[in-house]
Amino acid sequence: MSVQWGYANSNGPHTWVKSFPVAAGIRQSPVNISAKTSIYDDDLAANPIKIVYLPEKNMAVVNNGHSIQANATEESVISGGPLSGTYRLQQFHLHWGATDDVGSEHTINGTCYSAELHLVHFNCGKYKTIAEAVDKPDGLAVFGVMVEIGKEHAGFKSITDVASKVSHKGQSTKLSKTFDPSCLLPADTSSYWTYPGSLTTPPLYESVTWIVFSKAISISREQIEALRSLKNEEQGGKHIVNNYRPPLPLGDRNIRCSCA
Ligand code: SG7
Ligand code: ZN
Repeated sequence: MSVQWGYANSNGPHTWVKSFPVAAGIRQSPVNISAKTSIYDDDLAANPIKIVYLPEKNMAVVNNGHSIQANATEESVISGGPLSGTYRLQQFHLHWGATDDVGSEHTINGTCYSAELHLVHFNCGKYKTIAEAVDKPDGLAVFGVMVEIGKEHAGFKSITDVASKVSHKGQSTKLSKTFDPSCLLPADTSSYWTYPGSLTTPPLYESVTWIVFSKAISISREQIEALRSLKNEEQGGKHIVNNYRPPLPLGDRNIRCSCA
């Protein structure tokens, strides 16, 4: 690609296949999640996802030009559910719309949410680093949390409060308060869908076990506006908005659900 990938007409999701042929692969993400055609799996219900997140001191928050991302350094881990072995939290970031009616990558019964939070974990039992895991079929597990506009999210405020410090690509800051990533999870994590998929940005590796929670979280209008105010270049640039890839065909894959 002559220009860096992005979300504009010239470099957006429909153009990625030119530089990343796997974009047309059979294990791509996101997808539409049809609750009706998902398959209840009592093994998932019997073996709940175990989430052991640790509070982060001085967590780094960066504008990477595509999103706002917070990098974890503690040994926060997840296991159980669809996962074999233990996966360690590496970072979280979000995707959002310019308007409230779009923004999520996964859609649920065809419905878009205003944003989607991704908590990215790598298989630390099998691989030493995320760099080693990122292109392996069992390398990553990503939690997807749907975000709607409503009540202010007290925990997420730590992130939106520093958005103005990372308004341009490449800027980073540190959270002054200890931040526990578990504050971002929906109150109920027992109900989710899972399917084998990919990174939703180039290089689109087919390495992700997706776990999309059925319960959403709410953030306020001011909080989503803080995300929409971020810019995609070092200087000047455009607002980072509509930084989502639309759903791809599910193909032969099944989406399993943990709750009947
Ligand atoms: C965001 O989404 C970044 C990427 C991330 C990518 O653009 O947060 O992270 C880095 C370190 O650049 O890629 C490997 C990875 O986490 C895709 O992540 S996603 O599939 O969860 N959307
Ligand atoms: Zn993402």
